[in-house]
Amino acid sequence: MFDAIKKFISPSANPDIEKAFAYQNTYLPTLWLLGKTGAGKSSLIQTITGDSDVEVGNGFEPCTMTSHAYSYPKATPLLRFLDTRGLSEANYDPTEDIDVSAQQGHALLIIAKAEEPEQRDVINALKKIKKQGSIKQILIVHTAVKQLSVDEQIKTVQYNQQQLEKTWGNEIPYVEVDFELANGDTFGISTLKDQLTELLPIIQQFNNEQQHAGTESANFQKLKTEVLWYAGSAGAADAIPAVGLVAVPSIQAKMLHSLANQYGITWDKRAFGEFISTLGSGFALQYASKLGIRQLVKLIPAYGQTVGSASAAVISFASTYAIGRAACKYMYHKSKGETVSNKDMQDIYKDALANIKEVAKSETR
Ligand SMILES: Nc1nc2c(ncn2[C@@H]2O[C@H](COP(=O)(O)OP(=O)(O)O)[C@@H](O)[C@H]2O)c(=O)[nH]1
Ligand SMILES: [Mg+2]
Repeated sequence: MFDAIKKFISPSANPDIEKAFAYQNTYLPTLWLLGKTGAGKSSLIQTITGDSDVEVGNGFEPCTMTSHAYSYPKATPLLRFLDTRGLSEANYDPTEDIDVSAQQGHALLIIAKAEEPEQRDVINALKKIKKQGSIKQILIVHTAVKQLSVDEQIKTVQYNQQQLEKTWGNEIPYVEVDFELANGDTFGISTLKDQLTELLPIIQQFNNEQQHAGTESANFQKLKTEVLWYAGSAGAADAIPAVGLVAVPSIQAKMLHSLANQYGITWDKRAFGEFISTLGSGFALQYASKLGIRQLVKLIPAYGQTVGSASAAVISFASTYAIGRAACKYMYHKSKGETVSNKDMQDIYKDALANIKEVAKSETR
């Protein structure tokens, strides 16, 4: 336990952390966007992430022979968009794109502009994807629906929906959106976000327009994706045999350092001790016993690899997130020379745990 505390205060280089970061990056939840050029793929990414500089090619990196990947957020990625550029090639082979997409949480989004009935390339790709068989979650996004009269909208959307379903051999859920109404507004975006959240719960965490209760909360929102990224790394560490036990405390330590740095407060033994004590006298000990439990689970052969490591990953993800959330509150007030009551700290920790449970489960499958 002494060692664990020392690690919290001054994280040292730990090769296991790098393994966890690499694993997390390989298995990022992926939204695979299939659609013709001009269908609205970049507009969708822009809308979901709030990244206004997603232009054609901008921010994308070559991923497979036929696709580009856009990871969001850039520095601490939580989600990957895969944009297939080879779609119009005569012999487009989706195998590689399927492999990249199907690694962890994933969904295939078919983007079809309502006014565009010519969907041959999309249909050919979809046939091959169906035949390959590993993509399970799929959603059709009909775009630019409000650029047409109501009658035309119904007809064109129905036409595209039917030709895609006929190819897939089954009903496919769909949403109708318009990313750019004439008055500068949008249509259908909250429905789109709800549907996407059902496919990949992490998406709900990117709520750009959320109203904030106060400055502290607004400050946390700016750091939230970073905290989630560390939580994801902690969960990933637990998914690699024999890495989690050592790496998780180091990842949490690195997170606390980074947060303290951004709040402009000194992070030393005293600050760390003060922060931990606000979470209750049982917290540090509870942490130690959690480690003990993990160790125990991992020592059970065969069983530990599957059931055991899955639940340890959820615990690591959720507790890292909750520690990060609570630390942000502590650090915000510390930076202003204020103190927070232990009750408020414990409440925010517990709320954060409860709020992130579902995401933790889906992210650590
Ligand atoms: N009005 C309107 N324009 C759209 C919509 N979706 C895309 N566009 C426009 O169509 C063009 C191509 O969109 P883009 O997102 O770059 O398509 P991509 O090639 O699939 O990435 C751009 O000029 C967009 O502004 C939509 O829902 N409504
Ligand atoms: Mg584009």
